[in-house]
Amino acid sequence: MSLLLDDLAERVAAGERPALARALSLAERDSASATGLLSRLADRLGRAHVIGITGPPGAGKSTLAGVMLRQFLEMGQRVAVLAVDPSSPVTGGALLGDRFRIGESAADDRSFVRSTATRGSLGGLTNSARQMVELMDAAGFDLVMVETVGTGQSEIDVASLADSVLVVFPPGLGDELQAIKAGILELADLLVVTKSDTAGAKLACQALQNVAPLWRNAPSIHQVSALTGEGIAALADVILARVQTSGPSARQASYVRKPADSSLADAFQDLRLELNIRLPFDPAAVLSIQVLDTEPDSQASGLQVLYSVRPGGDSFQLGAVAGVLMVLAADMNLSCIVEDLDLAGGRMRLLLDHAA
Ligand SMILES: Nc1nc2c(ncn2[C@@H]2O[C@H](COP(=O)(O)OP(=O)(O)O)[C@@H](O)[C@H]2O)c(=O)[nH]1
Ligand SMILES: [Mg+2]
Repeated sequence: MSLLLDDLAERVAAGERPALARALSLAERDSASATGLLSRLADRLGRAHVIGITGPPGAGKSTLAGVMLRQFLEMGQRVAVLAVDPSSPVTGGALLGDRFRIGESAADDRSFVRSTATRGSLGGLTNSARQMVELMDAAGFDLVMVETVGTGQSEIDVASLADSVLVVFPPGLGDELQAIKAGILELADLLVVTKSDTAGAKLACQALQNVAPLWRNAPSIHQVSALTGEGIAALADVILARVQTSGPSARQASYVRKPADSSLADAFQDLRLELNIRLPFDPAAVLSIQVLDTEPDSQASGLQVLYSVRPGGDSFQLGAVAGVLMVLAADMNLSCIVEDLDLAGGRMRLLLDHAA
């Protein structure tokens, strides 16, 4: 095991900014090492509330991320921002006409802004981007905002990553609104109409209000202006209320918690690292991994692990994971049994135990 990664993990966990910056760069260029780093930070993951901000180019996402960042800081939150769209910088409300700027060099160490140019093949989030968010989470920020340009795939990806998904609309979308896939809108937790200081913002809101009830989740609609500040504090309140009421983060389930038999848990960590090297895809990107708690008084031994296919993943990847895990486990003198395989449902339950 690498001492370098051990040290870096320790520094990230301590909230050291240069360490976080290095870790993010590592995730950008070497996803496998970042996986090693994240496995060392597993017990710090899932604490932050991740806010996805997505929508068409020019919608005002970067500007919104900037003013929301400032708003959240004023509300006492520690906030990190990852802009997966580096075409427009997150400036922290420069539009409001003051000198307030936030960047990595900012004096206020309750905030951290980073952009990355990595893009998935379908325009979605790369595993690197996902890991960058997870690293920001591990560094102890209360909120992590992720800005992605709406491409269809990126919304699906951000929905699987974020606890609150904001879909941002510029006014004047008009007929284009009809063309936006309802499936994508259904991923939204909040709909945000930007630039409410401009003509057409009211109309855009009305257009959304007319179609929103047709969607399964009927997300709430918010009108904001980064220029005048209208609606910004209210939007922040709504998001913080979601933080209060949301259960444990869905992401938390993808990380390994320490079960009673920690030697098995450690072995499973090693298996996961090895698995990353052996497989032609990154399992953590396509499958969520959950170590199930065993009943305190249960006689059953072993570590139960539940794999479920993430949106965009493929059931057959379950089979690949199971096959390679069994071979690797045998090498480590462990047994790995598939207890339950539901290809249609995209779920698989494994039991890992010391070999008899
Ligand atoms: N009038 C007005 N313009 C805005 C507002 N928010 C953003 N803009 C402008 O819209 C353009 C696109 O903003 P940007 O944040 O880069 O959009 P992104 O591509 O979605 O990240 C820029 O010229 C911004 O200055 C707003 O609230 N009011
Ligand atoms: Mg932008």
